[in-house]
Amino acid sequence: MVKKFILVGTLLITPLVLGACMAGIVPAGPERAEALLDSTAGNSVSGKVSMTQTSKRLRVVAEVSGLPPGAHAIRIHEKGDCSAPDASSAGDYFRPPGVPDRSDDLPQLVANRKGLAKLVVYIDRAALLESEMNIIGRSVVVHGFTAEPRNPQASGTRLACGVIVKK
Ligand SMILES: [Cu+2]
Repeated sequence: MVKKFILVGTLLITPLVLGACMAGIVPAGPERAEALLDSTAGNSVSGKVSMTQTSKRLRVVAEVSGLPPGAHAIRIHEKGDCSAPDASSAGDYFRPPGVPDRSDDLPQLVANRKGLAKLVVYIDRAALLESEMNIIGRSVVVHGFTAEPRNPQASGTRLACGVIVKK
């Protein structure tokens, strides 16, 4: 009688214990990050940039609205600070060490007549992993013009900015 009681108790508890163990073991899956783009002063550009780390490259999906139709530069900037009204607080472009020229790390965003743009691209100059390429805590900036001058000091118009946060 006592033995039967213990057996029933064990059967009830086992699924709970197993469930808890499995929750701890389940692999985290691919590293993901996201930047929610907020407009700078004087415009209404907004959007989302989602990033997923694959084994060698970073998949970047950008969906932006409220843009002037046409092509716009979209860049990773070194500081994760979009607090300035013109997003100048995001600082300069992010250039990983050993990358002498910042040549386009992201292709241009091309907005349609409704001001919508979507970009899906794989890049290898940025990562969500612990490395010199890590961009978590940096920012994504969308610009008002098609291509930025190579002068690193050039700021240019910044339409939207979002801090890259881990998901
Ligand atoms: Cu930029």
